Amino acid sequence: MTDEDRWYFLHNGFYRVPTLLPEDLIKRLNLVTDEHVEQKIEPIVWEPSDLGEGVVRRLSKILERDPAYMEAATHPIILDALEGVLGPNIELISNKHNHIMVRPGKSAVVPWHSGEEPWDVRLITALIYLQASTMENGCIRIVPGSHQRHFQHPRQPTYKSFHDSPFFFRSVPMPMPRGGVLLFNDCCFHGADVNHTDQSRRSMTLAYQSHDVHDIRKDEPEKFLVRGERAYVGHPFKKDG
Ligand SMILES: O=C(O)CCC(=O)C(=O)O
Repeated sequence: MTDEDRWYFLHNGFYRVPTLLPEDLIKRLNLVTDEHVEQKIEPIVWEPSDLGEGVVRRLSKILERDPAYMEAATHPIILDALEGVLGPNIELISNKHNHIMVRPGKSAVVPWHSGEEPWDVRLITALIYLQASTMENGCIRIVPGSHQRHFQHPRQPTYKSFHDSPFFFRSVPMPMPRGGVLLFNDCCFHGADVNHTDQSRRSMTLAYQSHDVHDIRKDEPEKFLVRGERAYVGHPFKKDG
């Protein structure tokens, strides 16, 4: 990340990584995802039943499903970009996101939401695209700068309609290529449109944060250190200062 990229990310709240992940990895991710969707391997979030019974919307807990998912989550293309905003010590959080949005053909909207409150500015979401995301198949839309709001706002506003809402008019669509990676501050409001096609639109969703140097517990089973170290730089009380 250049200084200008960092400024862009901090100001707008999102960043498209310019380099694509290797096609060989994307193929393997799609193959294992095919298998888990076909065999309906839980845990799963289902599409609303008006799409038919048993249509997979989301596969949860992907990091435990197959090593290919962890390979993608720790790929240097992603970690190098994250290092630009998170610094050298990076943790992957397994109790947040850790899923694949399968978004089958005709999949319903992802309603507007912000993943974190604006005071928790450390958490970065990475979307890794296993298939191209377009206006037609309901690409994600982000409200630029909304991570910097200086007022309270419900994280999951109950607008009657995805389109007829203030966030729709303030948002920008984020079409992404297959193999592309989109990073965004999880405090940004975002949502995704209906998938108007007959094909799925898959993307992995992962959460990263900087290892907090003052964290007391260094080994937490739900955090994977994926780059750097968990240094301890606390200030223990010393009589002599
Ligand atoms: O791209 C999408 O369909 C929605 C992404 C999202 O908000 C999520 O995966 O939590």
